Amino acid sequence: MATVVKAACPLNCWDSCGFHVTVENGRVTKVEGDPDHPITKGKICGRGRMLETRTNSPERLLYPLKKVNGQFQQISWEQALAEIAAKFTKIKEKYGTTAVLHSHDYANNGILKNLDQRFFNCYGGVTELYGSLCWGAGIEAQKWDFGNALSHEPNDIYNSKSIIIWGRNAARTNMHFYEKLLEVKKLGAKLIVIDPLFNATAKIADEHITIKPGMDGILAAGIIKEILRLGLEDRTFIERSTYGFADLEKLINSISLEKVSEMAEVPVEVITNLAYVYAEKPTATFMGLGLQRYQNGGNTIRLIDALVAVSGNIGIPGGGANYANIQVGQSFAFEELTLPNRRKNHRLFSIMKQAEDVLTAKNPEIKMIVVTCGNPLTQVPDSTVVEKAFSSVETLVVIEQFMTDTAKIADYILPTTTAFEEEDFYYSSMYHHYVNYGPKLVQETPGEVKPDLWIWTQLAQQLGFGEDFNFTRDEWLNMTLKPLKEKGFTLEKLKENSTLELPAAKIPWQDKRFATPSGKFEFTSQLGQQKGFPGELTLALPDESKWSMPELAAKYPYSLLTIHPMRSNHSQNYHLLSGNIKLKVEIAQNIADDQGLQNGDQVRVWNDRGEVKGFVSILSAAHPNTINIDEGIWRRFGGPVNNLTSSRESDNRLGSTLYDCLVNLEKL
Ligand SMILES: Nc1nc2c(c(=O)[nH]1)N[C@H]1C(S)=C(S)[C@@H](COP(=O)(O)OP(=O)(O)OC[C@H]3O[C@@H](n4cnc5c(=O)[nH]c(N)nc54)[C@H](O)[C@@H]3O)O[C@H]1N2
Ligand SMILES: Nc1nc2c(c(=O)[nH]1)N[C@H]1C(S)=C(S)[C@@H](COP(=O)(O)OP(=O)(O)OC[C@H]3O[C@@H](n4cnc5c(=O)[nH]c(N)nc54)[C@H](O)[C@@H]3O)O[C@H]1N2
Ligand code: SF4
Ligand SMILES: [Mo]
Repeated sequence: MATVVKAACPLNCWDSCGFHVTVENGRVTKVEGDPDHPITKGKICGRGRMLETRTNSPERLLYPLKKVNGQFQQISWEQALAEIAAKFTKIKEKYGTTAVLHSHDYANNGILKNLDQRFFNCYGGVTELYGSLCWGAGIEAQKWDFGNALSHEPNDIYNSKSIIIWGRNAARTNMHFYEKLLEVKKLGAKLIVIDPLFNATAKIADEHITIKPGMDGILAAGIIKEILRLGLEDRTFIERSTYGFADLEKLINSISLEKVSEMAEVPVEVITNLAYVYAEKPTATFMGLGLQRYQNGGNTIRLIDALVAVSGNIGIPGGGANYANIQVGQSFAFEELTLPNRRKNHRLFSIMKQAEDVLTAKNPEIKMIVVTCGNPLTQVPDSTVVEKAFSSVETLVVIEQFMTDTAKIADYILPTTTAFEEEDFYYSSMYHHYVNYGPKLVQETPGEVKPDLWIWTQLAQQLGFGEDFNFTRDEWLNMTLKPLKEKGFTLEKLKENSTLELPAAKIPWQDKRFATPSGKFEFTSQLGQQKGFPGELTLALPDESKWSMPELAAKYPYSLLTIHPMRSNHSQNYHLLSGNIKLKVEIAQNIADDQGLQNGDQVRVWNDRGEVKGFVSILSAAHPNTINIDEGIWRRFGGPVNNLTSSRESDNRLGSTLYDCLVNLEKL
């Protein structure tokens, strides 16, 4: 018998959709959208629908595996857990707990996935990662400017006169925002897309502005310059609610509009027009994450924030510097869940440079790496070094659903459940502020797969802190919701309604009181200064550019973007897609002309870090000298593109520089 049950998408994505999942004879057979979800309204993407395939795939890992003489052998859970627990004990005694590295990302947005941190903290504190490959530079930037990174609620877009979509590939990555763009466009709002690629969102825009990658901060400075020249700034906001404006003026006076235009490769008239668009309020700015994955990424977001501030578009309906919405995640009881005070030792590696740090770590060296919710061998930059580092440690434990590039080199693989096989609730701190409940839909899980939480609980028992994991799912979920209880937000209500709106600011900063040291919007950041940075805005450039590294730029003339794939969330779906998977090298028209390339030609793309081979697809409207290869592709399909990317950190040290990458290309 088929039943349709409300559930939630677990994927790391802007949208956090509500699902209707069909379950037949204990098996998930179809995933559709929940028409009652207030934001996602019954529509979901292919990645969501593919979760059925991910759950039922014959390629799933079903039993614990141990590598013996280079081959995986099936072992019992008893043996796997006993051997891994023994390693934890020995490492703690001999080297100290920080000889263990916990390498992870956020492949699953379930709140209980954070219990891995509780396990490692109760063990005594391991080497953990700081920063983010994804959005780190921009989050830190907005903390400097505003005190937090907050977005307007999705429906506030109906109040906007103009909408600037700045480096967000909405049609592909944030489909419900894209749906709203279609609607507001019909209602008369003006859409402008600023992006080196003519992406699907650009297709519906009134104007697509192509820009040289990494130059958006310079462009924002140019727009501010024009706003000030034309007297279009919001003087009241600047005088009453900002700090450091004189520093910003000085900076803006240090560059001419012509220079901005020449460097960003955006015509002067376009910059002047953008000044008028920003001044004719309300103008909403929606930044994506692409434009901050550069050495100058934090400063880029800060200059765009400054533009939004100077034009008076902060704290007003229809405005906003919308980048992320971390008030959502900030609503839950993380400390109670993860127990950071239980750590006795602690060491931090940068998520970007985790591989180099593994190779050079001393006192103690890394003896064991445990990977959860991540696939570092394809997703972390400079893959050659990542593979070397992760292969070099005595013990690599990977908790996975599939035989990924990372799982392949593991010493132990522990097979885990998919989202439909365990209960949790899901949220994303990127766009809207609803949390969605995800019940356990499959009662009899395949083979011997176990939830991550079961694995931590078993290991905790063997290591002598079982009581820290002695809670039921309901108790865990209630624990995370504690701060919300007095606002009437309970687990019972969440289960009953399937989705609940968190008590979050809908139009952030409406009272013009900011969470910065001065209480104002800070053009010059005191938090930045407290952390040892100058704190002033600059005209910083990408690292791999003709200005910062002229010799490198002569050798490698093209900018490589590695944006998120259409049909996969990062590396999660390539092996399950039908048809022949080929690595597509998308190139700007001028590259095709210069090198005499046609669609379908096989090419090699390389730099000093590595190479990939793939097939040409010419993008007629992309910015000159720009290449894109979608990220996430596995070694068996010609990847990973991270063979080419750099592990350098962004200016504020918390973001990646994945798109700050020069390459060359030749026909094979
Ligand atoms: N289909 C799909 N959707 C996803 C994901 C996925 O893997 N697949 N992943 C999810 C996750 S984890 C994230 S973080 C989000 C990311 O969501 P987005 O931010 O939308 O996606 P990105 O692919 O990171 O890059 C977005 C855009 O930035 C542009 N860009 C790159 N460099 C620059 C620049 O210098 N200036 C400007 N103006 N634009 C630039 C690219 O051309 C691209 O159009 O997507 C989420 N949604
Ligand atoms: N070149 C380049 N590299 C990038 C990016 C880019 O734009 N360009 N984007 C970056 C960004 S924004 C992000 S967010 C990262 C994402 O990096 P990752 O999160 O590492 O990538 P995913 O492929 O989403 O997921 C990793 C693995 O988690 C497993 N998994 C799924 N659910 C669970 C679970 O419940 N438990 C466990 N234990 N495992 C699970 C999946 O099977 C998958 O193999 O990649 C970054 N890397
Ligand atoms: S991946 Fe994103 S858009 Fe697709 S179903 Fe999940 S939450 Fe919705
Ligand atoms: Mo991400």
